[in-house]
Amino acid sequence: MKKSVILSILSVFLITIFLGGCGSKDQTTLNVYNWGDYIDSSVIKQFEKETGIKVNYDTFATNEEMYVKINKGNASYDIAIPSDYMIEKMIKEGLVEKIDFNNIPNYQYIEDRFKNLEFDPTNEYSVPYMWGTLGILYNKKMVDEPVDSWDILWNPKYEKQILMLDSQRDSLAVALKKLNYSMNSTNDAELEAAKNALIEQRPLVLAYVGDEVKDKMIGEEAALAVVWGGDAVTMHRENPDLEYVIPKEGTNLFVDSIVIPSTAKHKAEAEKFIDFLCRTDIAFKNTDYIGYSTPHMEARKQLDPELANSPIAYPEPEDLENAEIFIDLGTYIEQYNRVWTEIKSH
Ligand code: N2P
Repeated sequence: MKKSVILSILSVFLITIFLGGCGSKDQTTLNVYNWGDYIDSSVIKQFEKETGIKVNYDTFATNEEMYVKINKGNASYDIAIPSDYMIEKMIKEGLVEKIDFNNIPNYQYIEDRFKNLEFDPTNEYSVPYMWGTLGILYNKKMVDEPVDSWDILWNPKYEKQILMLDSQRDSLAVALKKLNYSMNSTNDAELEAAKNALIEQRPLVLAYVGDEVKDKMIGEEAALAVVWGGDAVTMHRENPDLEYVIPKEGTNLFVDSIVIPSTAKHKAEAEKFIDFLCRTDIAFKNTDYIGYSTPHMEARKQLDPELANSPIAYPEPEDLENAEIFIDLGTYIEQYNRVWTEIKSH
């Protein structure tokens, strides 16, 4: 082989190693852990493009699943987006880092009513992402009576036409509220009654589901489902026969917020990501796509008035009169875990 050919092969080889080496050295990867169906993926691409930081994005279906993975500590996420009560537990257990709010100037756009809530009273650990309620979605072609109470989920007329949420706090909340108890009850007799109600309901339930509830309800596979309000917005958009109701006994008000797990390896980049999500154009784009309720006042103003004024996504204060936010139940959660296992094994 000619010397010049050998030299050019060698230089291509060296340039490749050099460039490859530079790329991997400079590029930080941010590990993000969020609920399924809970972000507009173009938002992630835009963050990567604007900052050069790569995002590795994983999803979970329940707070409990997220907790187990983060608590084991072998997955070092830089960002997680759990709900209120789970954040409270993670703060108590030292599983989340304090956020430096000097690096989150766009935090100013978050409505005050979502700041300093009970789960993070001094607001040092979390930034509100989305909020919403728990309610009943029903197909008005398949349900001909008024839907205003959790009781309808126990009506034998709807045998195998009811979908429940595969989430222990949510499903037990439905039963506790039906019985007019607090969804944060730590009373053995109340919890036992809620367990028995869910066991009694089992023959009527078609399935306990997660995000697949959307396809099933849009496709009219069931008449009634327990859902989160933001998903009801999406389902109503796809099938206008689907209506959402917050039952009169009361509901759960949730606030899903962004935290930095204490195992995070890229705190500066995580704060950059949080601030990016709170930027008005990004919060608007994301909320418009997901359909959940935004705590970002400027983003809300930019929404299509149909969504910004939707009673599903933005219920009137009187609809929330009996609403409760879940709180961390401390060690009493073991009782919830036990009854949940009993219910699911029936
Ligand atoms: C989105 C799940 C939202 C979580 N699929 C409600 N807390």
